[in-house]
Amino acid sequence: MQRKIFFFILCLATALAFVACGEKTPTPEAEGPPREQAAAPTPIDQSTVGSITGKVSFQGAKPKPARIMMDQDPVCVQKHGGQAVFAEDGMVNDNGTLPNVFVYIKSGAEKYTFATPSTPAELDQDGCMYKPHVLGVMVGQTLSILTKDPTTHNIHPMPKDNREWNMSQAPNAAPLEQKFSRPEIMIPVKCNQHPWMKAYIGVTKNPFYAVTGRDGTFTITGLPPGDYTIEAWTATFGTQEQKVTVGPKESKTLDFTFKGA
Ligand SMILES: [Cu+2]
Repeated sequence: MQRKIFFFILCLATALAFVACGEKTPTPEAEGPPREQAAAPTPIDQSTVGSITGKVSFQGAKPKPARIMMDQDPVCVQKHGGQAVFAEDGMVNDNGTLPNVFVYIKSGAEKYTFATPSTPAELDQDGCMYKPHVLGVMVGQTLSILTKDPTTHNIHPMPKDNREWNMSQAPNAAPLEQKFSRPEIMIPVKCNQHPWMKAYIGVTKNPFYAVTGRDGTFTITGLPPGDYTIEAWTATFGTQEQKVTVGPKESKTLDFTFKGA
């Protein structure tokens, strides 16, 4: 009889262990070695380069800012000291322009090869929000992910052309370092712990990109003379593109206007 009971307990323990082990836990999945651009950077005559600067405006009824409720993690609420927090998607600046627009060279720069920047791009987590909300990184460039929050985050980019991964980052943990091996516009990033956390990463093969800020302007510098297609990407209002010819040492102005409902 005793033997039977022992056997029963053993079975139960084994079953429980199996269930526990079978549970899916987020595992850090390192990105494979980046496909570094093998070719040497194309020499560009810096005395002839030009620039594009412009403003991204918004026309129509301003969408009502969406309030974020962080109640499921009191640590996040505390960090904002009771202040209301609003989603950055769909936000319009006070001066009627759009922030967080990713403006980049969609075509025209393919004939050049660019060095991978040795300085990492940074994505911070502060107050359970990604900062910046929209950022660019070059193929093979290190993206350093930092946290200032006393709570655990789980960073989860959801690419179409790159490898998907998700990694947990505990309070005071060292920065996580990742690279993307293929160009992709844009990679949405979520946090598996805090469903309101969102960021977007643009991965490019050239350094000609910019993100609009609180004044809605952007500047792209160092452009070799040539014909380009420029795209302005927004998370909420779609994308727009324009063709532009940049002459030697020319400073071009290029404005975009997105319309609301
Ligand atoms: Cu989080």
